[in-house]
Amino acid sequence: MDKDVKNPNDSEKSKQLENYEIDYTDKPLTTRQGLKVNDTNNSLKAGERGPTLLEDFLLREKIHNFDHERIPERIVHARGSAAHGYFELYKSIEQYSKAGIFTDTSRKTPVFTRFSTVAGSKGSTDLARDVRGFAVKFYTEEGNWDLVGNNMPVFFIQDAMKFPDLIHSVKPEPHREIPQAASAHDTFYDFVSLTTETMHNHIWVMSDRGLPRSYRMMEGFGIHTFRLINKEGKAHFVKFHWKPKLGVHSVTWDEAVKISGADSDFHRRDLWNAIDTGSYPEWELGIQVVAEEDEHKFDFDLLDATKLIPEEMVPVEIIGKMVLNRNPENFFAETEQVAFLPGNIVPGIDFTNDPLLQGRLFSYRDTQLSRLGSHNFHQIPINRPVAPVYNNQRDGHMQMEIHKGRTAYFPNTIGGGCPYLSKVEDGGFESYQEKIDAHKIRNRSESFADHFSQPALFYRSLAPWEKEHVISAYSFELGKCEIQAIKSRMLYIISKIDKDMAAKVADNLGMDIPDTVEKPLNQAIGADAEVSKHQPKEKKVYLEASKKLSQDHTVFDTIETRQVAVLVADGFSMSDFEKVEKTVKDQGGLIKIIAPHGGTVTCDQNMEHEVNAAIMTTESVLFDAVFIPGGKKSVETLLSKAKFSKFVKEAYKHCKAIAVANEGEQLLADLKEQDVSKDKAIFINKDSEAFCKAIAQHRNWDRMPSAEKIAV
Ligand code: HDD
Repeated sequence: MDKDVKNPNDSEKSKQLENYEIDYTDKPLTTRQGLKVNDTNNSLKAGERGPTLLEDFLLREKIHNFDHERIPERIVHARGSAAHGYFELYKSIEQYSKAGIFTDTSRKTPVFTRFSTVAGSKGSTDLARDVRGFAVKFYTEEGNWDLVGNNMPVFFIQDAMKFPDLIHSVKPEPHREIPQAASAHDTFYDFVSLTTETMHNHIWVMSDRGLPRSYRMMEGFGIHTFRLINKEGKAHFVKFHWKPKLGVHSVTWDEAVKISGADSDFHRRDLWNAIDTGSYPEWELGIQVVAEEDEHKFDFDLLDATKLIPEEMVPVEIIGKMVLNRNPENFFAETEQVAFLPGNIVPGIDFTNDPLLQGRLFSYRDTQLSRLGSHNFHQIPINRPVAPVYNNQRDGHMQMEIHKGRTAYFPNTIGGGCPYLSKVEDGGFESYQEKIDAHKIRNRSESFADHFSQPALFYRSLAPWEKEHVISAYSFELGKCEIQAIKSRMLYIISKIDKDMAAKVADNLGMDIPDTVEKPLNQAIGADAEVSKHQPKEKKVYLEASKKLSQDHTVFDTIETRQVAVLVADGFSMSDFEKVEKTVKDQGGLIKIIAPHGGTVTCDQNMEHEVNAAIMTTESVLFDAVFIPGGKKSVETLLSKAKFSKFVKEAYKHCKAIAVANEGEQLLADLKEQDVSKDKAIFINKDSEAFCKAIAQHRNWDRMPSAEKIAV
């Protein structure tokens, strides 16, 4: 982790934001007009028990503000959390791009990054099975560049025209506003089963990628193919990747459900705490570059956002890193008011004709008007670029600037021709001169019509434990649907991805996979009837498996910020505790003492230790590993409180590392039916190094069959 940035305020953006920050220390309470207030508890009345007077401007001002405190939440991605940081370039890629951010290695470009779920509303759980948003605003010297991506490399649909339909189908059903932050319902599966282009992104959501352990442990993707333009005006196609230093890790569905109850702010808290304690999250930025002349050499279309380029075909070149090192001062002012626009680009980066991207270029600016209420939203501190802004755009709601002079038009002589235009060589933006010679049509290219090869590639690339999770997820989601015909259609469709997988799901649903499905009426699928008529297309196998698609090949060499629950009561063995504590802390892990009560707990050496959580306020699912030191009295107390045994059983069920020392072993009594002595993540009086290695492995998935049998 990068801890060398002692003063996160060393960026231009931080300085700019500081000008807007208000420090309340030692300040008197005033009205909005600056009038000092001497009573903010009582309204002005005619007599102590009399009616309130209309004259009471203090009451009216206070209530008026309160009445308008809320703004509309984001239509999608309403639930989110963000942080400040910086981006640094390892090496110039001037051969591809002339952007300052990609050529100047001496720069530390400020960023503001917001992570989110898609479907849930602002107060919904962080642990919904969903895509996660991964939006980065780079405050570059040449203007803001927003890379508004997700934690999955593909999207549900190919054309922006379908976005409202997709979102309407996944959001709570309109007649009864159910379910919240969940795709497991009829309308969603009605839509996706009629729109097979969704199948690739959908299987990613069914996989562990839909349930990240932490925002800090997920990848990010720009998804679309963009263009990089170099100084000579030559273009290359590019896909952007964010690779987390901590690797890609997830929780299980059972944990997600329980975390949603125990701490629905789990991801938000995790991000905040990591930054607050100096464990700054880091991602490396990678690019996949494709020469323009190679555009058509793939079995899929680079403009189709439902396709990825396997890393085996085009390797990811790592070019820089992002570090998040500062929490926002104020959630509303920064995280809520930040407005990401895929249309914010800088010279050296450009769009392609991806029809999903093209639609986004309209949608994001448009939506800010409803959300932030004024087209001057770019003047809100968090949205201001660090590059200076001069133009002839004027006035409107909430104009914050005082524009001087007589002219607000171009060309002019009265204003000396200013603000003047910049030549391309002086940094003036010029769109890439792509040659277009085409008919104006409403149609989908045939090159977009393969909906099954890549979901099948994804599934083939997964480890057996990941496949099991996908099968469970499909079974749960379809099991929640009520309309048989929809489930049946889905079973048919997923059988075209993988027959065995579909058979297991069908078994769980108590249904058969149909040999064919009734073709939906053309009126149900509209202009897509032509494409759907030919679905499923013959699958292509251009690669047997792609290693990087599986979480089995991620980072397993660090326990940085992993939370180890230590279960103790008065009288616990200090010598047992000390050994594990030291090794875990030395490797960057966190020790959390869980005791029968809050306050402090006393070890067998009569020392008092601060309790991090009383057992009744916490749950096993909030931790990455468990350690139980010995100490007769301590263990007796733990055994007398059933929640401690449940804690351990649950950690076992979720395949986590468990270490016990001496009498602590008695807490494994409930697991005696399982062969814990052969379990590679259970340590009975073993050295703490091995325990830490197992924590770094994230989970012992080999345990899955026996873990299934544990009831908690
Ligand atoms: Fe979107 C928000 C990501 C397609 C319309 N989108 C939004 C956010 C993320 C994404 C991360 C939240 C940004 C934040 O934190 O404020 N969206 C994506 C990705 C897409 C995508 C990766 C496909 C590759 N989106 C997409 C389409 C449309 C939209 C096709 C409309 C045609 N998205 C919106 C929006 C939102 C938004 C309605 C809601 C709030 C906002 O923009 O600011 O305009």
